[in-house]
Amino acid sequence: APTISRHDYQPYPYRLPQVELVFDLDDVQSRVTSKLSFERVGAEGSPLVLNGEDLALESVVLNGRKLDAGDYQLNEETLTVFPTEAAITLEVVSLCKPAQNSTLMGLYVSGNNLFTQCEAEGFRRITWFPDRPDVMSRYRVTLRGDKARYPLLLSNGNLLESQDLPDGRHQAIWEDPHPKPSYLFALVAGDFSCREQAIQTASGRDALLQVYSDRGSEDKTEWALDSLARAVKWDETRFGLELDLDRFMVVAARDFNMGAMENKGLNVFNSSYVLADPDTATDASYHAIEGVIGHEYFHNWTGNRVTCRDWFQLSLKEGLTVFRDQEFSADMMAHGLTQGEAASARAVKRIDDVTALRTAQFPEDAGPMAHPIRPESYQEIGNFYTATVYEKGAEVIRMQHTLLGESGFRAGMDEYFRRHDGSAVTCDDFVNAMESVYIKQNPGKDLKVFRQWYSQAGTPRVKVELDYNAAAKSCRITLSQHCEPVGIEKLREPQSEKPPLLIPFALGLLDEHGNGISLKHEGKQLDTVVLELDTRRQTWEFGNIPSQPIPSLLRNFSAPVIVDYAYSTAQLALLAQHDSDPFARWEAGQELATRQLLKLVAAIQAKAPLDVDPEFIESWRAVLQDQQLTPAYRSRALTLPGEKILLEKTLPMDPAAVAGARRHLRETLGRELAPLWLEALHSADSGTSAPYSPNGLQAGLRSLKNLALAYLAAGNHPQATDLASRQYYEARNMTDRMGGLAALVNQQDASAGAQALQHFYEQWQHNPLVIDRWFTVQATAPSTRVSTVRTLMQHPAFTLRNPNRARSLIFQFCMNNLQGAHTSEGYEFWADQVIALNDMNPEIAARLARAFDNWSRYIPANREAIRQSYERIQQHPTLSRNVAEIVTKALK
Ligand code: B3K
Ligand code: ZN
Repeated sequence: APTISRHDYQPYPYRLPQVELVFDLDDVQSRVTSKLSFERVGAEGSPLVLNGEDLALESVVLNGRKLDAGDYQLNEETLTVFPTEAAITLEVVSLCKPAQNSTLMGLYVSGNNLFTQCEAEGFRRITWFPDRPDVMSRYRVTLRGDKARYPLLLSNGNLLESQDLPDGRHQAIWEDPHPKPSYLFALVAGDFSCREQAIQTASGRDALLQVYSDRGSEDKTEWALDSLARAVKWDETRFGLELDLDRFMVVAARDFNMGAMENKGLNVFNSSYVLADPDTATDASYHAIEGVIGHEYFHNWTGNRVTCRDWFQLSLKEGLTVFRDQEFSADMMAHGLTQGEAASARAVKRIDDVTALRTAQFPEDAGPMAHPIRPESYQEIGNFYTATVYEKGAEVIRMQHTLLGESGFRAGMDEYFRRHDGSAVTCDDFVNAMESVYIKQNPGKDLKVFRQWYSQAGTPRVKVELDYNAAAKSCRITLSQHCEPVGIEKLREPQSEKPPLLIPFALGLLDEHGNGISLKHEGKQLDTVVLELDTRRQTWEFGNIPSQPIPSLLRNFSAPVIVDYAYSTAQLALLAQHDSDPFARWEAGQELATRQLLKLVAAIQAKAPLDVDPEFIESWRAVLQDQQLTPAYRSRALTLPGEKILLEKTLPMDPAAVAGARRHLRETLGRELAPLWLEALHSADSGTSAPYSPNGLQAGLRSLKNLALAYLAAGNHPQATDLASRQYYEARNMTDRMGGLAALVNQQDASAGAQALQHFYEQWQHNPLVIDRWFTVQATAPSTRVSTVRTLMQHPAFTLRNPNRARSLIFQFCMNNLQGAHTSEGYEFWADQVIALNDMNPEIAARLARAFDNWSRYIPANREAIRQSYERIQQHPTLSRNVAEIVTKALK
């Protein structure tokens, strides 16, 4: 497949102000009639090239003249006509086959309903079109279909009229007043129930919010609708951005490739991010729904009103919108709390986001798919909806927020919309708007060095040196940065050092009792200073430091970097108990645990006895007993770093040793602190007797309770099975029930786990989202092997065609079961599934293909087995462009 490069961008030679589409909908074959009014802006004689995929062409009419096959060029990917006039109308009639479309891109069937998914390049599977984000048009859409089968016909914008037609058919005409690129087009046809809420926007306009879902699921859409109403309000208050439509619709689909899609006024969602009630959804699902509802709604401004010029700019909308949804969730979590509690709630959100970044993005940034948040090239854009573009992209926005401050950032956003509302722009345009504010705040400075974050891949390392001068009572802090070559950079010769980045580095100093030391920086006395490191090595000096200080580094994770500093264990323990920055405090505990775990990994590899330092157990005990900390925060502080985060810190990577080390430490902590875990379990249990709410306090208590139960099970506590059984069978919400089930499945007494699984299936077999949980808990159980997964694939409830189901079993096993998947049998199984998915749904297959793309850093035995599996995939005769790109890069 050809490689597309960012530098090759060419504007489209035509404008397309108006689009009219008529759909004759049918699941076997739908007919699309499109009438496009073009205006040439490029050179005279420019051919008009339209994209199309998997379409049958019925007719082409150019300026009223029907074209013969000789008048246009048609190939697998494009339809080209050769107009001579500057103003053109082109009418194209084409056919597509929704029921046969297993890719879930374009127009497809889910259940009995029809849905579309167009981002990034799915619109070309619906009709021939300039399918690129910088062509923005007004759409008028007529939908026709069988009224009994498709009682609801939805598209973007406002409903102009609907009427019955002969033969039991009906039609609806929609008009979207806002110009948009084709990737934001959507239609939905089918039978749904609807929950709605009338709202008034800040300026007093009336609007209707609607959530559509399968009939029978209307009792599960309250939280989604409520989250949507809160998102609308939040964007008004925090960013001054109002809803610009009379109605805003969200529709839940059972079959969906990703989380959700921000189509203008008609968001389509994976049902897993819509449906929730206490009996079927966990606290984590409630929070994910709130976050994704917010995310898609916020795209209405950051993505839709201002969109991307080309797909290399994807992070323009995604990084920014992830940052906005993270802030929304943090504000919702902190709402109504005291200042101290609010700070802790925000820290919990930050911890969860950073954990996600380190679990998914850090490995990506160190592997063969490493790319800057604004990639330089791609073969298949569908492969670049990555943790880097999204999560690291959000960190890059967050750093601008840190550099400008809340009001400066808001001023930059206002300026961005003032300059670019209604257009398709680049990441540079965004930074320019922010820089216009930064320059005013910091005369003589600019964001030139900062922009490097958009061009550079890899996670930078910042080395910290602290030099205390007791006589002068001064302290020098030296920061130096370095970023290793990653991905394709490693193949280039010669390797020169990458240019430095501007890294906002938040720092505090503690005295030997753990009290904060006030620091004088740029004329202010502060507890936390933000150092702007923008060269390879810089030194700052602070005066009035009474004694040798302990540094608290990268507070609140002020930049997506790895910090190197030679802490002593005692210093880390002090930070873990006293740091006033809750993020850095958590981090100190994680570093202690990491050191302990890496020692155990080494012991396992050396076949030496596995010893756990008593001081480490004491540090965990201290957190467990600290009633000043909120339950949610305590549950994070008591969770050991995940296996994937640990693997990144070992070379060569030894999955079995890492899993073994973590298991051993969990077992030890479970056993040594058993009375305290029991106490935590009981007190958290009595704290959650109120009617269910996903709020931070209740969710925190449940999270601590489930963690305590998991530790007791890991430590083989004699009461663990009974406690888990009781919690499972008596649960009044899904969070407790899953906590009980997971503890039963993961403990030693196999029969109690098997019984509960049986019971669970019988209870929930009619709810697909709950059955996904049933598959996942088995896929991730440490005792699960390939044979178990193959058996589960034979279960009548399993299908590879539904992405949620495939993810719940196959992806969960391959990606989140270190012990089961990292065997030669596991790698073979994985390759089989990549190949099976490749022919069905390339986008999903490519995601799975990435599971072991960092294979070259594994220990030799694993390395060889994975490479062979990649080679087998590569030899598959009908490899999709999506999977081919991943496999080629993995094998380079
Ligand atoms: N913009 C969509 C993602 C589309 C992915 C297409 N392969 C969802 C989101 O980020 O909000
Ligand atoms: Zn998004």
